[in-house]
Amino acid sequence: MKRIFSGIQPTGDIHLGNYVGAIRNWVYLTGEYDCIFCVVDYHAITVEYPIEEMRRRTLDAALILLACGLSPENANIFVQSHVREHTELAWIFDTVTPIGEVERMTQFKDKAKQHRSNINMGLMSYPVLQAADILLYKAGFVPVGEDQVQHIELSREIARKFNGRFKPIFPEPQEILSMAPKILGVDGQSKMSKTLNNYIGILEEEGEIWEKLRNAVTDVNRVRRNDPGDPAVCNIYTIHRAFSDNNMLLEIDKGCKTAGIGCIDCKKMLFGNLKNELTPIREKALALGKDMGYIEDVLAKGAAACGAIAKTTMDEVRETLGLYIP
Ligand code: AQP
Repeated sequence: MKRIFSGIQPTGDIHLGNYVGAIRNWVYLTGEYDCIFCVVDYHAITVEYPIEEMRRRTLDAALILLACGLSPENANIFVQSHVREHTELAWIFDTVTPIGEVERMTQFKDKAKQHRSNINMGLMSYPVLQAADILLYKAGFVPVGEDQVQHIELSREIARKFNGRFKPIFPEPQEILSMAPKILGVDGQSKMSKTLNNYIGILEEEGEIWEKLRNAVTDVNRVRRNDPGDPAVCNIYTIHRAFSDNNMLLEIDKGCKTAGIGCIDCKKMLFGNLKNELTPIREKALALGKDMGYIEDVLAKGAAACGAIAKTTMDEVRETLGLYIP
């Protein structure tokens, strides 16, 4: 069975972008692929974070993956720092990665601007660790949001460089995009993101979700209710496409272009669909939260299974590098 690997950072609330850009697609793909999903805590420490919250955020991220439909039966789920080989392989990949390649990464440039007081080596070599995350398991496919495509390209480049210099042992991984690979924040401008605080969390209370949705930016050229709008430039319509059926989409498309449907009505329709999809997830998350021992067991089982694969790969890598193995 073909293998996929993907990860999520324990950096705060999981939002609609993470959900439709990645997690929901992960659940869809479990039937077709051998799946490995990881809470990537070593990525999350590349920026300042509340140390006392990291443990809880890591367990919460795993809990949400389970609440969304992943399970130990359809995937291996674990925490990155529990399998030490990730950072070991990242170091080796550092030695085949040209500095110019990591310096040109858009996410590095953006994060360097956001975190001017702490532009550290980890922030820059983040995509090298990501390549190690993927290639440690020789995963050929990586389901991610659009923002990660450049990093997957670099993973391919790193695999190629390693294979060319030493021996061809790694696949060149391909990204798998969901049907909604880029969701903008409620500001309608930047990518929906935990750190930009422009998000709608999937576990937020209905009242909070509606408040954020009600105030979310739509087509900026539609100033009055009677102005026709353009769904193609409206972030609410993009989110609709991820949550609404074709009939509703056609109704909104037509209604928006002819000013037959106002933005608030359009948002109410979306809110109804969001509630239908997110309420069972919220209920499952609440139930899972009553037994964190179960979450810890799932992560331990995932780390044991992934640790065994990682060890085999690293043995092969050390041999390939010509290291002295006693
Ligand atoms: N807005 C988005 N639209 C579509 N996909 C998205 N993803 C993130 N935001 C969007 C995808 O979610 C997966 C996990 O993301 P992550 O938390 O590991 O990293 P991120 O991209 O850095 O997410 P955030 O929310 O933007 O976190 P911060 O604010 O900490 O940087 C990835 O597959 C990602 O593509």
